Amino acid sequence: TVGKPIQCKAAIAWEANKPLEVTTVVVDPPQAGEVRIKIVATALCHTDAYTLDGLDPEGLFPCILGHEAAGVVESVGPGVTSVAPGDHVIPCYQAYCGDCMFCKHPKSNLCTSVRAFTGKGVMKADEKPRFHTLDGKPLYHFMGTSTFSEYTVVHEVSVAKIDKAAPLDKVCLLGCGVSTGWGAVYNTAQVQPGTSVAVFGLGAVGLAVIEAAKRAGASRIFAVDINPEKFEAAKQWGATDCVNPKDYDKPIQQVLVEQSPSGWGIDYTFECIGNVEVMRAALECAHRGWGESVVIGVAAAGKEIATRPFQLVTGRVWKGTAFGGYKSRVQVPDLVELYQRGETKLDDYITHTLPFDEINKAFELLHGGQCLRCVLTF
Ligand code: NAD
Ligand code: AHE
Ligand code: ZN
Repeated sequence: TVGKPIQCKAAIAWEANKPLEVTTVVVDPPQAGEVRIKIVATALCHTDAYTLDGLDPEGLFPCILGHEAAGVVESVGPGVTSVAPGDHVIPCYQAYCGDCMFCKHPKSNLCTSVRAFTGKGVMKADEKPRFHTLDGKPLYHFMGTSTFSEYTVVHEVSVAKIDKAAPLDKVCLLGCGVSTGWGAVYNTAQVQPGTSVAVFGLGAVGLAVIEAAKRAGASRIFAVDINPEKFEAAKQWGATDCVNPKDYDKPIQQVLVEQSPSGWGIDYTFECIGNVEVMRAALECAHRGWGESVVIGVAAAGKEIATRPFQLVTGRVWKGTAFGGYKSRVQVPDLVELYQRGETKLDDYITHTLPFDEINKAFELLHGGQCLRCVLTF
């Protein structure tokens, strides 16, 4: 049986730098290899704001943004076997097919099965979007997830099935920022006990890095932000030292090398802002001989990183991570279980909750500096 289009509430991003329009859209039924999900809760990540601000080279308008969410499968298209209607799921912008060269490689989570299509805002089956306005104007998908809609259609390879007992309005955060911070520590850097860590940018991603670094047994955790209001949370999460670059009249990399336990730099550093100057500082304060610096932040179109090659010649390693290196469909259910065992601070990242209709207020909160994550419910 072929499903019917659904009319539901969604937030349309008509163009960059304009508020979203909360209105009724049409969501077509899932085609072969696709899943239609009823979104129960969606958070906002800085990357949604980045794309809405017109900074994403892949940004397409009009579109439906959103990529940090949880919901319930409404229907599935032909050939879908891994989920069924009623299953609780987290949409994963980082897909996992299990079959491609990248899924099969132990060192990568950059599945290629649908990436070319999600980058173009369409579905693989017919290279068209499943969203349109009531008068038939197509609306692009975003990151293969488009969770700012009561119903969305995603590729089967982008759906992680999770335990039904998990609260969707909490575990939605595992769809992006918190998982990314944890994975950057456990998978990308593989932080070792007794080492030093520096975290630049103390939003949800940076705090998740701190949480994981503490769990990994780091003995010193430097938390760096230009907003000193962020330091209280950083200490609660496990930072041992808080540093505001504005308090110094020398480069922050020099400050951190001087404060580092050995005097030669910090074992692992993480950039959680998306600022290429800070990426340089994070690399340059990494330990001489073996320090590793992980780029997590997403920089605006046209921005490039630079450093003296000597920094690498003398043993520093520059890395990056997407979704913390987690193989999404396989590992997101495990992260949900970790939360259910009470072993994480996941709840503490939710500083605000709002009804979906107030999504534009949530974007203002995100820009404000007080908000880690705002969860919207339908
Ligand atoms: P956020 O805006 O909540 O946090 C950024 C923090 O950086 C803020 O506390 C801000 O005060 C601080 N900051 C800004 N400029 C600074 C500077 N010059 N020096 C020190 N601190 C500074 O963002 P977030 O949601 O935590 O996301 C962080 C970044 O990670 C964003 O760029 C986001 O797009 C990116 N991200 C990447 C991935 C990935 O898979 N690679 C996943 C999620 C998010
Ligand atoms: N589309 C942008 C880059 C955006 C980007 O790097 N996104 C991260 C996830 S941010 C989540 O909040 C990512 O995983 N990138 C890998 C990928 O395949 O998209 C650009 O520069 O074109
Ligand atoms: Zn995100």
